Amino acid sequence: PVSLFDEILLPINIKAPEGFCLRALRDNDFGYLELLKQLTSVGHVTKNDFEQRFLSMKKANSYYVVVLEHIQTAKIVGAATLVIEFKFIHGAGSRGRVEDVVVDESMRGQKLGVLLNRVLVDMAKTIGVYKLSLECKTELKPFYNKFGYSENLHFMVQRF
Ligand code: 16G
Repeated sequence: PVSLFDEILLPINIKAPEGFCLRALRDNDFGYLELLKQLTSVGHVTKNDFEQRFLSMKKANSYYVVVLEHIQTAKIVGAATLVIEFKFIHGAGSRGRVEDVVVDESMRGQKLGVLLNRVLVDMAKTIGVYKLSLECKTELKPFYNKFGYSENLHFMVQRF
């Protein structure tokens, strides 16, 4: 299988708990979609759609989908994505966005979300983004405050 990004970027000092493995999303991780269904609507995505999207992300070289595999069941039980946006501003710098953070219902309360967020903040620092941001529900604000995020802008959205 092909990994989405070079796992050398994963922080060496942040370890997954016993029984779990922290790694990059792979092209055969179709089961990842099952986990994403716990976050929002996934819609109809075939295996082929998944593979094509994976390839586009790999080619773009700015998508870092980190997954947490439960070794015993070989299931992806946690995931979080870091997206890097290239800019002209800030010395032709880059901006990081944290997206699609989700932990399987059966695995909640084990601080796996904390782990994934720490990993992403560390990776964003390694890559060298000038800022890192995310969107979250009001009730999750205190959770994200713990990782250094604070609210200072209005998030505006239109849906289609
Ligand atoms: C949350 C997620 C965002 C995800 C969105 C999906 C985090 C930090 N935020 O805002 O990444 O894409 O939910 O919801 O994980 P939607 O389907 O309503 O856009």
